[in-house]
Amino acid sequence: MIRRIDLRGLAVSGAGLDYSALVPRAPFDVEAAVEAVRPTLADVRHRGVEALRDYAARWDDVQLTDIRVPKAALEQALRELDPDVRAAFEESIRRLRTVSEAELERDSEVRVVPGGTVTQRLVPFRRVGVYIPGGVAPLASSVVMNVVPAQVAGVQSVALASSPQKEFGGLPHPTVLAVAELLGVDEVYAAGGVAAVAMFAYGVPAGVGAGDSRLLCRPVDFIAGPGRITTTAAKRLVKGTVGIDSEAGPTEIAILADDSADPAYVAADLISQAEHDTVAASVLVTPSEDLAAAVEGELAHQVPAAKHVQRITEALDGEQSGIVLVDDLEQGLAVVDAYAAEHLEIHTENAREWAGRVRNAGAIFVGPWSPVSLGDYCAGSNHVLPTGGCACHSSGLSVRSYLKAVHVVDYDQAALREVAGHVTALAEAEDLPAHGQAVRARFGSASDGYA
Ligand code: HSO
Ligand code: ZN
Repeated sequence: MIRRIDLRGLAVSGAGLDYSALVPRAPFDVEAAVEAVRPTLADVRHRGVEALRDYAARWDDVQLTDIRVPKAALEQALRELDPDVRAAFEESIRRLRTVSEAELERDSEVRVVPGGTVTQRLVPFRRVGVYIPGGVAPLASSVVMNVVPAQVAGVQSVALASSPQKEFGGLPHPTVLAVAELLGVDEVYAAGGVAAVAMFAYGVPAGVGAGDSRLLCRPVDFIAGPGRITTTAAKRLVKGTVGIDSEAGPTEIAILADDSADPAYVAADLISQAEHDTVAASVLVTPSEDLAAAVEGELAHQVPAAKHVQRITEALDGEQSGIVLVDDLEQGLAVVDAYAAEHLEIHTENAREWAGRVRNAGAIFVGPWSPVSLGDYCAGSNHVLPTGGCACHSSGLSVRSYLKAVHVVDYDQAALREVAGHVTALAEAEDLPAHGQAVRARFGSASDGYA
């Protein structure tokens, strides 16, 4: 049974109250996994293809000859994809592309002074590696969410990896392959989590006898994509060598609701994210006892009818889930802000207004007709979102994630002369006179002097 957390009355004495500590999260200790994965990264770095084959045998029980998935296998997977599923992926791609294109920022040039400009040039990463976890139900929708913004940002080279599946002759899951083909990504590898991260970070030579210059996989500039805690630990270790998107933890849904909410919808949405993982978090925040009771009733009714009842029950009963009772929506807002959920649904009167006042959430879903499941697949938004409270400082994946900004400084002689005195003053103040001299050298003669 989902537990209740009663915060009513606390707001009165609540100056400086840390609500985030009162809505606990499941432990997710990436640091503990770091030492466990370090040798695997080093092994792939040094033994390359041989190591990738060994891990496929050890982790996935498959004997691989090709780590790179042949183009014919991608084409076949797309041919065999259920037409309804294909149409759904196409719609999902179309909507995310529309939103991503609209979000693509342009270069901006600022004329700081006459003759002096600073331009912010946005440059896409050259090459990106996306990892998609394998398994029985791989999240092929995550291929869309990771690849589409990269393509819209202008990344020229996108490589994909997903773990080899015994059931599919050592290839990654066919739906993952089909979506890759649909998106025009034809560099796909059969490599699991930690091994895939190492392959992307360091690159992998084609193999013994192939010659030093031939690479099976070239190193990337940036690694994106979800994964288990070991994959996340591997990403943490290679960060710096490459860029990474984020450290994804277990999924979370928080719902802020009042009496106007439909308890059947609220329960269904809490269940939908609990379906991901036994440590997924489902949190309802409400000032309404009646709604709390009605949602408990709905859960009792809906959970047993769900396919993954075991997993859902464990997630809902876990210490990371709960129904939080608050005095009013104001306190509820403070609670959801402090919790900073990956997904936040608002089921209240004037939901839009309440949503506008939320500061911290990975994504906000407004009103009864915008469930998280819509965002997971087909809203046009991205489902790669900050978890574990990181929504306080991080954003979901978007075109911006795949761009870096370069300042281009362009001053003419007069503009430099005008500010030269300030530059040298600051250089003297920091006891870095050569900095000042670099400017003075340009205006050495009396005619070029400056004030
Ligand atoms: N809710 C997950 C994404 C997902 N759901 C993929 C279904 N498939 C994390 O945002
Ligand atoms: Zn989901």
